[in-house]
Amino acid sequence: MSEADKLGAGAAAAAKVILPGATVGILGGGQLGRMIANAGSALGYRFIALDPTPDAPCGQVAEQIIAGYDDREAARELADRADVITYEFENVDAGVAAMLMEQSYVPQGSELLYTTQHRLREKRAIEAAGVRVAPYSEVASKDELRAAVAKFGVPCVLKTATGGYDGKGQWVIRSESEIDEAFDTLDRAQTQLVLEKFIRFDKELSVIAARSPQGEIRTFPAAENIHVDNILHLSIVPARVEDRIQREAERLAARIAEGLGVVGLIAVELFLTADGELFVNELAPRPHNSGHYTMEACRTSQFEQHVRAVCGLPLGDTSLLTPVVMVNVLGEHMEPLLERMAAVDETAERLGVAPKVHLYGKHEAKHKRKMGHVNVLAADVDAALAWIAETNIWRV
Ligand code: AIR
Repeated sequence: MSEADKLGAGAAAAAKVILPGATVGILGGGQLGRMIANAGSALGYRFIALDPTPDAPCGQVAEQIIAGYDDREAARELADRADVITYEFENVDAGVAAMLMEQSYVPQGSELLYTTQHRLREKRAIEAAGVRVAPYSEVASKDELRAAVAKFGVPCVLKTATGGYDGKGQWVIRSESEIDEAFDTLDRAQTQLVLEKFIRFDKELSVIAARSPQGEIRTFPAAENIHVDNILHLSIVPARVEDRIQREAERLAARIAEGLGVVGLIAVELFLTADGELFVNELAPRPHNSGHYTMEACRTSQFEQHVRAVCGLPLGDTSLLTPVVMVNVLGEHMEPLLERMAAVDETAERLGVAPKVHLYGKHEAKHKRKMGHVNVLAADVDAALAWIAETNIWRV
């Protein structure tokens, strides 16, 4: 057995502890990087982000290398200046990932990125971990699509294997007459296509799990998520489902973290059907929008937990301290939000809720762009939901 094999033989032997004072390099400098850097700075780490946008959200609270994500020279500079590397979005260029693995310490590895960048690989990995996904079929031609639609019935969902997010790269096929157009449209992405059976879910849930290189696993309480136009609108915690379902969702997320050998965070999105069955929809190997509630509502936030996990520190307690509803602030919500912020929030006082506004420092408030979020802490989630309704900021 070689030295390397011996080291790899026990997870504990391979675990490396990066102590505060060290510099964490982040591929990507958006809001997730910003919140990772803020939480990690409180632990005593330094941060440097690589992002093409000057004065990116993370660049405002950490150092920044301004360059494209596929710029190998810039990635090399990031490797030189950091003691450990992580990423805050999953579409990391494979060549850059490989180069960083070679030149630097990337505890999350490239395998997890490789798996979660591709829907088919991701589904197979989830199934291999013993967790259910919606029935699916790879489709390489219109004939195969026709056969798969006949098998699953309509509606069903055609998705690109790579590159889709926030509802992009998806087509809900509602009648057989849409098959040709759906195939032609998504086939332009020049990636594999996958047809999924449409799960008639009662609720959408998500659980964020963290795993350290030592193999310690912790899960955050399940969030109940409400999307509008395929973009996350609300995360409600505790999720309004039976305790049994909450525990089961956490158990499945822990199983996926273990099965995929995750280091860092894995966000697991699930569908809950009327008969109480859970199916995994998709994974994200990073902090997740549906975990922003943890910033004030849990003993440890997802961002702090991410830093702890990649640096090999003991993971923090994930207990929920208070009910909370997280509401996203998109570009179109900025004006009414800022208007309300000009006066004392009497609605919050009357309802006895404590809204915490977080803004990401993005310079352009584009329609549908994630600009910030509000964590509405309350004695119960109904009071938090009442505040959101009464502010009129999110009238749909
Ligand atoms: N992000 C990455 N994957 C999903 C999300 N939400 C975050 C990351 C990324 C930022 O969104 O933090 O850097 C990009 O936001 P925008 O508005 O510039 O497209």
